[in-house]
Amino acid sequence: MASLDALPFTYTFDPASTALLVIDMQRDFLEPGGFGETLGNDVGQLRRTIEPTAALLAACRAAGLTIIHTREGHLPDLSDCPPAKLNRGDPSLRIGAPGPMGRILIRGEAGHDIIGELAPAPGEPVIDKPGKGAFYATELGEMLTAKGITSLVVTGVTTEVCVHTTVREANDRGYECLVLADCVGSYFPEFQAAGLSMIAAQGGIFGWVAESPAFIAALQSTLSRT
Ligand code: TIU
Repeated sequence: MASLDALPFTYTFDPASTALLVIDMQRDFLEPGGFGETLGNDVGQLRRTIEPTAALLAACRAAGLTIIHTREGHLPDLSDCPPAKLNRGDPSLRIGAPGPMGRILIRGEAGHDIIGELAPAPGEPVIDKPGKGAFYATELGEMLTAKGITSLVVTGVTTEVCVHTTVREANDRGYECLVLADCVGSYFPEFQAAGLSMIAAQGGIFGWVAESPAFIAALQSTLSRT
């Protein structure tokens, strides 16, 4: 077992039953010229997560931790996109519309890809999800059960949307979730702060919050003991 200082109290985990879940680090959300920036968002708020996440991935790979990536996106015929999700915002910027990196949030398009800096390594599963949460209409739950995973270290974008929805889904399913503050990002600084506060509030209503160097140090301390 390993543990680290976290909010609201110490987070304890067994690396054998812990997975790193990297949410939606896709080109359309993070790259200049992508969908997110086209909507007027400051992608710099998300891009600050790239470097710490790359270091985290390297440490988790070295430790042999289970690593799972997700991507938000839809089938080209949009049959998996409910009208309620589709019919939001400016029609020219909706899901499936032509964007700067191909059709927006459509599987197989360039903008749907995970950014090169954080490309999944061979053998690391990539969950394609049609919703904001990673459990809804995906194989994630079955995959975690099959691997014996009970703890999730969650990173990715955006803090208040897909990270939060996933952590809430996971918490209700009994997973112990640690969110790494420097590895999650929001286009809106106030949502970043509130999103993180909401996770650890009320005695850890949705989980724990810490910084990635503390998690990496805890992970490495268990390796040096074995
Ligand atoms: N991955 C994810 O968070 N999807 C979004 O649509 N996020 C926004 O903040 N829009």
